[in-house]
Amino acid sequence: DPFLSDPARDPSLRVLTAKPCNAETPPEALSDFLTPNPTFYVRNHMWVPVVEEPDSEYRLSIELPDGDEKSYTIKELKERFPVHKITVTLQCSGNRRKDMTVHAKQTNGLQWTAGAISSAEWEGVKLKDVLADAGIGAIGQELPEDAQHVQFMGLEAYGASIPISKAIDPLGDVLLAFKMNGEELPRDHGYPLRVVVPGNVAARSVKWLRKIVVSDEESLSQWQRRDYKCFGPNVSNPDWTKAKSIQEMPITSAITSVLSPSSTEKGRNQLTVEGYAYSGGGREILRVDISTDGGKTWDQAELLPDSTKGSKAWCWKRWRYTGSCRSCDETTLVVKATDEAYNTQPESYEAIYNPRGNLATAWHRVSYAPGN
Ligand code: MTE
Ligand code: MO
Repeated sequence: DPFLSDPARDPSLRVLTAKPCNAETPPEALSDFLTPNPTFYVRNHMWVPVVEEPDSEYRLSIELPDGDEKSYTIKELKERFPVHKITVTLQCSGNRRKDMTVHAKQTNGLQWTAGAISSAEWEGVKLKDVLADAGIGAIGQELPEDAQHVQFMGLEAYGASIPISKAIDPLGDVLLAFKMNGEELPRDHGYPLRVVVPGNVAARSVKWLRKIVVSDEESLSQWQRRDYKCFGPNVSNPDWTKAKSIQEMPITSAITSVLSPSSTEKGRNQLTVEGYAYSGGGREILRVDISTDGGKTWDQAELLPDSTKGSKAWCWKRWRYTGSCRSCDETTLVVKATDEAYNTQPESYEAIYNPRGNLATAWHRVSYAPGN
């Protein structure tokens, strides 16, 4: 049983499957700007690899389009390249999939609620610096025509890729990370080395990284060529070659807590609602709209300040709304967000339905009754 050597896990994680471990961040932990490592959501397709080599022996290899291969130990990465700290939100493409099942129809995949998302300060070296050293994408140097994609391979056979444009973008901040929130990378999150691709679907942030291939092709893995794609709401049996793989994330938001201060007459209609809003591609959240009457009337939530690190807005914004509802007896709270490109969320899940339940970003609705 390869799962026997999986690490111990925080009991407050909401476990969807134990082997492999797939577990959501509990709502209490979603209110922190940076998610504590023990409650950062876990999405493992297989077991957690056991790595015993020290930093001076664990090697990352990089294969170039001309077949040339370079390699670096983690110790060399740390010594030879500038180390950066960047705050990044990772979100699974299946975050809120359960809402799509409930409000549209059945989807295949882990039935995540709003906790397949977390944020951390990642520390590592920039992929662009390492690639430039290996011979690809240095500033002023022409890219070989067959350098189109950068493929990442994990120790347990998981793999994915990103376009070369993201990999070598000076403001793209793609990291080869060895620390998370100031601590050594936990085993569940990729020890000893993982890629962190800010602004993209978390499926591209390959854990337990052992090999990078610069190629004219995307990763051949099913996680690149199949699962993480979307189709029209009418398509039930997709031709997987016909859609692009998900890279930058669309905008989304969610309510993570609702507090009603008291049940006295005066406080009866008062409530405080909190949550997060996030958009991919480094697009900043401009505004969060909230409705306490199912979407008939709207007001704006307050965006909470925080200290982010990185070239773009790679992190979620947390928000808070304190207000009253006309009749709180039984109502539906709704949230939707807008990013700096004025992208906003679709109203219904039906309109974005796909059988895999990817990118379930419709207005987040939570039913509410005071005293509950
Ligand atoms: N990398 C490897 N090697 N194996 C995996 O199963 N899962 C991917 C990605 N990288 C995965 C991986 C998916 S789908 C997600 S959502 C994120 O890792 C989850 O990262 P986390 O477990 O650190 O939250
Ligand atoms: Mo994922």
